[in-house]
Amino acid sequence: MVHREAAAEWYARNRTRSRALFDLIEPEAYYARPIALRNPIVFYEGHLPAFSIIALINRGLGRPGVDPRLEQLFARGIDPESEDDATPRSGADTRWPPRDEVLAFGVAADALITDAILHAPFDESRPAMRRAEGLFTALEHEAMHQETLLYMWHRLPHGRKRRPVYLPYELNGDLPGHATVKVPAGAATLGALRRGPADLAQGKHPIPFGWDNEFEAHSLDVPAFDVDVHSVTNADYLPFVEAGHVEPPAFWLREDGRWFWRGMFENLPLPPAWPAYVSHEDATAFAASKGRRLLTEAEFHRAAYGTPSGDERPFPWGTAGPDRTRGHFDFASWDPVPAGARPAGASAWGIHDLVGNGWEWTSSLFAPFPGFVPMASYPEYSAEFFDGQHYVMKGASSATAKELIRPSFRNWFRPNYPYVYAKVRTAASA
Ligand code: AVJ
Ligand code: FE
Repeated sequence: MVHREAAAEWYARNRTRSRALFDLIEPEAYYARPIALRNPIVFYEGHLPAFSIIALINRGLGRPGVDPRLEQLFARGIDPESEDDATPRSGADTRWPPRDEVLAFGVAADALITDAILHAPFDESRPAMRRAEGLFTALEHEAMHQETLLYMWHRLPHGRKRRPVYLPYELNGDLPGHATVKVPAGAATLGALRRGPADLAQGKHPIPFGWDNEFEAHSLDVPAFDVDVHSVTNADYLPFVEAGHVEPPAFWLREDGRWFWRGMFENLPLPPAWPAYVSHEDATAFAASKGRRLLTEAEFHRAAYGTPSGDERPFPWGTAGPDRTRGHFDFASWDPVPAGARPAGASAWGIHDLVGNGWEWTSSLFAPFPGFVPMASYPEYSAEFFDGQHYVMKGASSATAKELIRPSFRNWFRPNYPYVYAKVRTAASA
């Protein structure tokens, strides 16, 4: 059973945060495209309500939305592979509506959606409404795109953003060192249980909602491996850049021979203890330069959720929910914190920042788990990306909502995508 008031409250909280994020942008930047491959900013302000209408109102409840033309226009934006791809950019030929029209559409959508969440019959015999799927799809989709917005905003020139008065930086962490820890061979559970109340009775814990790519739950035997206790920092990564092995990260810039961090609202002298945010390609190359490699997805699970006793826990630190003392996530700030700055979030093996302060690249290609079925409320969500061209990221960043933090949640991007808040941790087979 869904708690309707709680869902409506989450919807409202999402919408308030999305509006606050759009308020960070100077209005004249509204049609800008901070990442050349992605749609312009205007698309996202329409996409959030349009998607909620499609997933919950149309597919879930079988009801009409508020404006079929705008719902179609804002339904979806796919990233082509590269800027010189033959495929035209998303929305290259689109004439986008004036902002007033997009905002009015959002207001009308919010009224319709809020009323439906509180009062509409939830017909569980509709595939897109089983266990209220379409409702959670809408809610988690908006939360996910709040991270998209923030990493897009990171690319906008500072003059096109409105700088908040208070910027909560943590700059002066000690360098965390290069300790590694050996995780012994053992089993790791990947994915989540999709079944119903019968499993609960058996002491299993099906999650209320998961995206299609999170099912089914399965156990993998993970051989022993050795892994960094801390994320790779800017200080660690700097010699690799200066030796000319890779282009500098998208979050770095060099002025008069000095390195800076391209922060959300200003450039900062490169904070040495912050994790380096890099592409999967560069993360892989960095690890190889140390004679090491990235964690596999299964090794990440073992490192984050496994324990010496063999039990697994829902969070690296145990069973308590994800509050900000455990990790740098849930919009705690605009930029990273020093590696190791949230020791209360360390895993049972003493590994820091597995969930928070930047996603963790894995060496695993994004692929379906055994038993994968595309979800009825959004069948294209994952299936289109099982193409051997996307890698799994695990964990969370400063811009990941706490509602998305669970062991089975999987994120994915192309290996050359340098814009996400994603960090490196090196490992080796033991
Ligand atoms: C799962 C973050 C890769 O942003 O491309 C949002 C999520 N899919 N709308 C993305 C998504 C459709 C997706 N990622
Ligand atoms: Fe989307």
